[in-house]
Amino acid sequence: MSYIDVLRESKNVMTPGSSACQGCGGELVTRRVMQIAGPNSVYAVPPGCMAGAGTVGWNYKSGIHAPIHITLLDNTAAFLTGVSEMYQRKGRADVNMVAIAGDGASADCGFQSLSGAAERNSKMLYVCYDNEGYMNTGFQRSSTTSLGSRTSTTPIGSAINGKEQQQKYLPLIMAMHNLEYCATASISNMADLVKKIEKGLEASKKGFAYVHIFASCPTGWGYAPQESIDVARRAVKSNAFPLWEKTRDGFKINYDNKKPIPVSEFVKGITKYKTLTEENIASMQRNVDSVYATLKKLAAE
Ligand SMILES: Cc1ncc(C[n+]2csc(CCOP(=O)(O)OP(=O)(O)O)c2C)c(N)n1
Ligand code: SF4
Ligand SMILES: [Mg+2]
Repeated sequence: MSYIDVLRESKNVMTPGSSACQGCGGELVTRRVMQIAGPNSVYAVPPGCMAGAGTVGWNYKSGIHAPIHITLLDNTAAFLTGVSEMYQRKGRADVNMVAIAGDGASADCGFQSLSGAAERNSKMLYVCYDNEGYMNTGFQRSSTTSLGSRTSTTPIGSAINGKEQQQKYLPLIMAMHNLEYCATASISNMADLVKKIEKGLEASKKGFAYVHIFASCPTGWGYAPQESIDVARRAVKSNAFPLWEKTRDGFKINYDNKKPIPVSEFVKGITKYKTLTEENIASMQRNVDSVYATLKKLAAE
C-alpha cells in the first residue's frame, strides 16, 4: 500500500484544531504517528509542546481519541515499560505502546529512562520529535541544539554568539543499544517516515524500537510557517539530518546523497543561525561530514 493510501485509510486520532503554532513540525509528527498507530494504542507524551498542544488540545475541545498519559519530563520510557509489561501479562499484546517525546525529554532529562528501557528491550515504539530545544518553556538550548543556534539560554551578544557546542547525535547513541529497530526520519520525506513508523510498530511487538524525527519549529527557529517542510528538506539534502535505519540485518542509508548541498544552504534564512560566522559554518560542515562518513562506514559493513 502506498503511503498516501495508508494515511487516507487511517483514522485521524488527533482532532483538527490543535493549539500548536502554524507550520509546527512536531504537530505533523504527532498527527502522522498517531494516524499510523491508531486508536488501539496507549500513548505516552511528556511535558513539551506536543503534550500541551496535542494532548490537552484547545480549550478542552480538541485532543486525542485514544488513551494517552502525560508522563514526567524524565520518565516517559520507564512509565511506558510498566504499562507495556501489564498489557503483556493481561494478554493484550495487540495494543501498541507508543511514546512521542521531544528532544529535551529524550536526549537530556529523560535519557536515563530512555537508555534503560532500550537496554531492557522493553516492547514499545519510542518516537523523538527533534526541534532542537526546549520549545514549550521558551526556547532554551538542549543537547541536540546545533552549534551557533540562538536560543534563550545561548543568546547572541558580546559574551557568546549562540550555542558553543556541537549537537549530540542521539540516533546513533540509540542504535548502539542493540535495538529491534532504530531509524531517523524527517517531515520532508513522508513516504519514508510512514514506512519507518510501520516498521517501528512491528518491531515494538518484539522489543524496543526508536525513531528520531527532524521536526523544525518556525516559532523558535525564526522562519515563516510555510517554510517548515523546505527547512527540513534542506537539512536532509545537506546531510545535516541524514536518513538511515538499523534493523537486525545492519545499517542502511535510505537517502544516499551523491551531491549534498552545503550546510550554508541549509542554514540560510533561519533567524536562529543569523549570526553564524564562517568559522561556525565550517565547523558545522566538518561535523556533518564526519557523522555522515561514520554512517557510510557502518552501512558498508
Ligand atoms: C524535571 C522537569 N524540568 C522542567 C520541566 C519544565 N518543562 C516542561 S516542558 C519543557 C520543555 C521540553 O522540551 P522538549 O522535550 O524538547 O519538548 P518541546 O517543548 O520542544 O516540544 C520543560 C523544560 C518539567 N516539566 N520537568
Ligand atoms: S513553539 Fe515550535 S514546537 Fe512548539 S508548537 Fe510552536 S512551532 Fe511547534
Ligand atoms: Mg524540543
